Amino acid sequence: MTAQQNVQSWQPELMRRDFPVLFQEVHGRPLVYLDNAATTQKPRAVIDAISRYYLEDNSNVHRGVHTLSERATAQMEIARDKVQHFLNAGAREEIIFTRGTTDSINLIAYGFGHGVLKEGDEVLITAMEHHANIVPWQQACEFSGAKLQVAAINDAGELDLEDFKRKLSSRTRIAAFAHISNALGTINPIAELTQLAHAAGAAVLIDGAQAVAHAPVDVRALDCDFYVLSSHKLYGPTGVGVLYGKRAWLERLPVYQTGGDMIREVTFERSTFAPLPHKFEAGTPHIAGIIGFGAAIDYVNTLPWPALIEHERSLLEHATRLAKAVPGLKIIGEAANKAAVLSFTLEHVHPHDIGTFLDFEGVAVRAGHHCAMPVMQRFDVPATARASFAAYNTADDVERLFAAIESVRKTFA
Ligand code: 7TS
Repeated sequence: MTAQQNVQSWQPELMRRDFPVLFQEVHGRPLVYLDNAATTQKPRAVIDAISRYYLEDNSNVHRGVHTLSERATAQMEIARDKVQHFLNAGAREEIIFTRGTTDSINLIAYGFGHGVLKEGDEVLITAMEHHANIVPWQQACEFSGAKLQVAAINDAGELDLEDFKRKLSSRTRIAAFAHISNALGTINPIAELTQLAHAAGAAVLIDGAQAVAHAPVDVRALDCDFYVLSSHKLYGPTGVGVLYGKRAWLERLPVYQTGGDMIREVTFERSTFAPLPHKFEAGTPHIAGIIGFGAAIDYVNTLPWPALIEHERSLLEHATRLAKAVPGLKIIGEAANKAAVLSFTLEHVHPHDIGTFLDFEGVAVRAGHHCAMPVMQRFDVPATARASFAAYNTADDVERLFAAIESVRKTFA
């Protein structure tokens, strides 16, 4: 593994070597991958861990007494320990493997809808949430008769703290908000929001999908009740995610999916359920994915956070400076505390055309509503083009992006 670097000088070129997919041409140009908020690329160590599992250990978990099954089970449970340490959770039973952030939030919202929320209760989210942190709560409110409250955002795309406070009350059962917004890049003051919500007697769910690859997370220091994430945004495989929940909450919430693996005993009259974490892990899990995710955490643990954060900050600064010099370019999301995400529109060019034309130049960005339609409505745009950076991106990538934007502008002039 080459990513081990010293803290003073982050060299993205060294990290890039671990990511074979980055070394290819797209439309005859060297690929510049700037769609990391959608999914990050995978280092060879992750790809190798997955293929090693299939080549040597493939077996189902938690059931076989044979050697392969024992090996598969051990590796999966080691991955759980890695996640526990990565998030600094208090116990491995508080780490539930899911299919991803969306699945994790659905599990919690279903539990609240069916076991916690009552008529007159409220759920507080923010106006910058991804659909995954909106729709499950709408469903929970519809089922339970609770009301969904939405804290506003300002023109910079920052949370309106006063509105958040106003909408918190003794009726709020849970406040659910993004650590980092995928559409705007806004970094929320999650520790402060957690304290405010707790002071009002509400539980706290933090959607960490966009955060875990860009900042260290300590769920015990935060004291949040739930923290959710997706492996694939943290250099790991798709189809795997995590729900961290405080044990008392996970004990209290009703079961979500039921069937194999999550039971203690089944008769036709009634069934009893397995203890945590298996209570919430029905059916055969994505074993290879979980093992690959464990390898991704090992990989990330070799990265020096301070240098990485500083590097991503400098990429954002560089990109923002160049963006401000482009006539007709409007940045959507200018929070003072912002992750390396540049959402923008260009006069006279639909964001989808920007995306397509950048692709012709070998530059991969996402164009669309980013599963955050209310954010698009708030800024009165149909969609944006979004460049999102990871630690392996370089200043050269930023310059390639803006050279390509310049050629889009000329084409549409
Ligand atoms: N929450 C946030 C803040 C996200 O950015 C995403 C995915 C999700 C939840 C859902 O994660 P999933 O892994 O369950 O799909 N965001 C994006 C994006 O910005 N572009 O593609 C996926």
